[in-house]
Amino acid sequence: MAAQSNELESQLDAIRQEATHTIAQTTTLDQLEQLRVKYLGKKGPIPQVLGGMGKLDPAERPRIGARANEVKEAIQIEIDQKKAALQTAAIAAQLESETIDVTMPGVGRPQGRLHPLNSTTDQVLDIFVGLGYMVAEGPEMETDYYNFEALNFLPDHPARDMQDTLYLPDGNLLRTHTSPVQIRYMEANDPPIRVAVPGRTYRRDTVDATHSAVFHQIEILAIDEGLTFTDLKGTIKVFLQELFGEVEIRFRPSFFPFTEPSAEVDVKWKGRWLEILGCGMVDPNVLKAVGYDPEVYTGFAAGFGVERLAMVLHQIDDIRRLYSSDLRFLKQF
Ligand code: 2NM
Repeated sequence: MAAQSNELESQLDAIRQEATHTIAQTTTLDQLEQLRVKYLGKKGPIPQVLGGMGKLDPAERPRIGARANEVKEAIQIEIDQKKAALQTAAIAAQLESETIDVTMPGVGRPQGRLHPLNSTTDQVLDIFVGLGYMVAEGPEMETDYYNFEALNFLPDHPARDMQDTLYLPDGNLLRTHTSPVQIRYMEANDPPIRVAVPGRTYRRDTVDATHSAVFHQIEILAIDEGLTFTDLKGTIKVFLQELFGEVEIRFRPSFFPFTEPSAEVDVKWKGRWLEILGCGMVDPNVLKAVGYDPEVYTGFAAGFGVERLAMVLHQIDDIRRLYSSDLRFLKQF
């Protein structure tokens, strides 16, 4: 009898030893749960051992029963401890993998910006809109009538020459200035007129540091009863002061087919006189061409190159930089 109870005891010890060993080697919570079911479940080895107690001397039974409970409790404690250790390790691993290194360099989002030609155009248009002007645009392909004839160019004016103007095979041409848009605008609207026209223009020029075959103009036009050269001078002065700040300006007599009298305006910028724009009183022939009575209405107009303005404002030395799409250049603006 005593031998049998010793045998059950050593079976229980063997179970405990095996459990201790396998629990120690477990690396996951799933595995650990499987071990719990295996060693402590109803179909585990301990109930099986206890099943053999029926053959024992009843006096021995409590001792074996107590021993079985000790083994169960010991295994349960080992499982609990292992479980806590695995959970702690899991949290530590998660913290490790999710750590944010705030010293890492950020990933920059490239930011777009306006091209200097567009920002200059915006600046100019903002000033004229502030003075009550509308903004209008029109076609880049034009007829001889709108580009030249309605603007009082004589039939043999040199600007009409194939040397200066880009003609298309169908007899149309690429506008050499934005003035044809103003002719169209006057045809479509009655005075009073206040309009500013930005746009791309074309000339048959050889490209160099200051010339481009494609360039940009802004022209302004005011038509009303009683407008005089004084109104033109005042408007130009306000415009240039808004754009450049307090600057000296001077008017020099000039000539354009579409204005009489005409003038060119210089700005004293960084110690030098720079030619900035042309202007004048709209020629009565232009007013007649659009059906306005020159005895009732007078007007003034002015025009300038956006490239030149941008170059002066931003100290750009070569017009070609404005078309090269070189980000090292463009990022400076
Ligand atoms: C300039 C200079 C002077 C001008 C004239 C007209 C129009 F259509 F009203 F006749 N538009 N723009 C003008 C006048 C343009 O550019 C240097």
